[in-house]
Amino acid sequence: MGAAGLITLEGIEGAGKSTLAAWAGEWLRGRGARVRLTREPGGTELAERVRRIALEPGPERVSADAETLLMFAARAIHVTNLIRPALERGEWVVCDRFTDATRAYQGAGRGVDAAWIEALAERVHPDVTPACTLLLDLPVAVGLERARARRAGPDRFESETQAFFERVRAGYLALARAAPQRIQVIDAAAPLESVQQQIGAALERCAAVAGGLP
Ligand code: Z5A
Repeated sequence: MGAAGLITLEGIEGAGKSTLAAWAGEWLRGRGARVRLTREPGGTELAERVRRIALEPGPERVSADAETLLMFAARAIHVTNLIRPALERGEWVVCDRFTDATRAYQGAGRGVDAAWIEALAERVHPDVTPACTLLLDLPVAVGLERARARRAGPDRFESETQAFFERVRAGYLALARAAPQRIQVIDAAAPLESVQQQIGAALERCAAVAGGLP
C-alpha cells in the first residue's frame, strides 16, 4: 500500500456507514494497510463526551450555531489526538462521518452559513482533507426505516422531519457534484453485497490516487 490517507463515509442515518466503514477497514487490511477505524462526532474519550453533549436530547435548546460549534469542538480534539497522529504514522484512517456531515446537517439541514462552516474547517483541520469520501446515498424513507429498526435510544436528530433529512440528502449530493474527484456516490439502497462491490471499486480508485496498492 502506498501513501496512507483519510477515507470518510457519509450519508443520512441508516445509510450503512458503520457497517461499511468496518468492511472498508477489512478491505484495506487485506491489502496490507495499517488501518484505524474511527467516527464523528467522537473517536477519542474526550471527543465522545462532547458527542454525548451534542446528541443527547435534553430540556435546554441547542441552537444550530451551538450544534455546529460542538461538532467542531469534537473534531478539533479528534484531529489532534487521533487522526493527524495516525496519518503521520502512515496508517489509513477510516472515519464514519467528518466535515461533510457538518456541511450537510448543519449547513443544508439547519441553514447555518456555509462560509462560517468553511472558516471553522480551515481553522480546525487546514492540513487534513479526506483522500476520498464514500457518500452512501439512498431514499430518506429507506434510511430512516433501517435506522429506527435498530436504534437503542433516540438522539436529537431522531425527532427531525423527513423534510430535514431530504435537505441533508440534497446537501450531500450537491457536495458530491461540486467535488466529484473526492466524493464518490454509492447506491446504498442496493443489497449489501452490491454496496460492498461498489465500495471495493471506489477504494481501488482511492488507493490508486493516494499512492497505489502493493
Ligand atoms: N452529525 C451532525 O449533525 N454533524 C456532524 O458534523 C456530524 C454528525 C459528524 C450521529 O451520527 C448524528 O450526528 C447524526 C448526524 C449528526 N444524526 N443523524 N441522523 P452517527 O453517524 O453516529 O449516527 P447515524 O447516522 O444515526 O448512524 P446509524 O443510524 O447508525 O446509521 P449508519 O451507520 O449509516 O447505518 P448502519 O448502522 O451501518 O446500518 C443501519 C442498519 O441497516 C443496520 O441494521 C444494517 O445491518 C442495515 N444495513 C446496512 N446496509 C444495508 C443494505 N445495503 N441493505 C440492507 N440493510 C442494510
